[in-house]
Amino acid sequence: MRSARRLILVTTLFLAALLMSAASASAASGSTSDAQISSLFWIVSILAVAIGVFVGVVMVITILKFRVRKGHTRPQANLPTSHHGLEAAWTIVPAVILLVLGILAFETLTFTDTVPQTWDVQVTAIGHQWFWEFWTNSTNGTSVHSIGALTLKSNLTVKLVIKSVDVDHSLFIPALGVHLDAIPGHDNTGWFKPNLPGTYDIVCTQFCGVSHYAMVATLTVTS
Ligand SMILES: [Cu+2]
Repeated sequence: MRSARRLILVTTLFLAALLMSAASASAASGSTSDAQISSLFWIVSILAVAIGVFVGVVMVITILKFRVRKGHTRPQANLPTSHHGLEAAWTIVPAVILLVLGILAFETLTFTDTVPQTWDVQVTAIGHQWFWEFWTNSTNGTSVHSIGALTLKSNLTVKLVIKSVDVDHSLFIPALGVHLDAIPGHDNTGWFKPNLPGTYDIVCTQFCGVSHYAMVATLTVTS
C-alpha cells in the first residue's frame, strides 16, 4: 500500500510540473497563433500522460494482485464476466474526451487559419531555389524588399501571401506557429500576430533540391 501511495504522489508531482511548464510556455508565446497551438498541445499532452499513467497503474496493480503465487488454487466457478456500468464508463469517458479535444482542435484551426478582414502589414514571401524573398507592404503605403531577412513590429497583424517561382517550398517559423506551403502557380495566404520582440528562424520544410538545407532566413520582431 505504501508503494501505491508513493506512486500516486510521484504521479501527482509529475502532472503538477507538467502543468507549470505548460503555463510558463504559453506565457512566453511568440505570437497569438503560437499561444493557441501551445495551449492545445499542453491540454492533449497532459491528458495523454494522465491516461497513460492511469492505465499503467491499473495494469501493475492487476498484475501484482492476480499473479500466480505459492498455494494458488483454481478460481471459483461462475465469476462475473461483465459489468454494464464499467463498460458504459469506458465507452462514454473516452468518447467525451475525444469530443472535447475535437472541439478544441477545431477552435484552434479556425483561429490560426482564418485571415482577419483587416491587417496592418502584408508580407509576400517568395520561395526560390534556395532563398526566401520578402516584400513587406504596410497599410500606410511603405514597401520594403529584402532577401533572407524580414523585420516586423510586434503586435501588428501580418497577412502572409506565399508564392514560389520554381518548385514546392514550405515556409515555417516554428517559434511563431506559422507554416504555409509555397506552390508554383498558386498563392497561399495565412496570418500571424507576433507579440514578443526577438529573432526567429524561418526555414523551408519541403525538400526542394540539393541546397534545401541552406534555405533559411531570419525574422526580427522589434518592439
Ligand atoms: Cu525550399
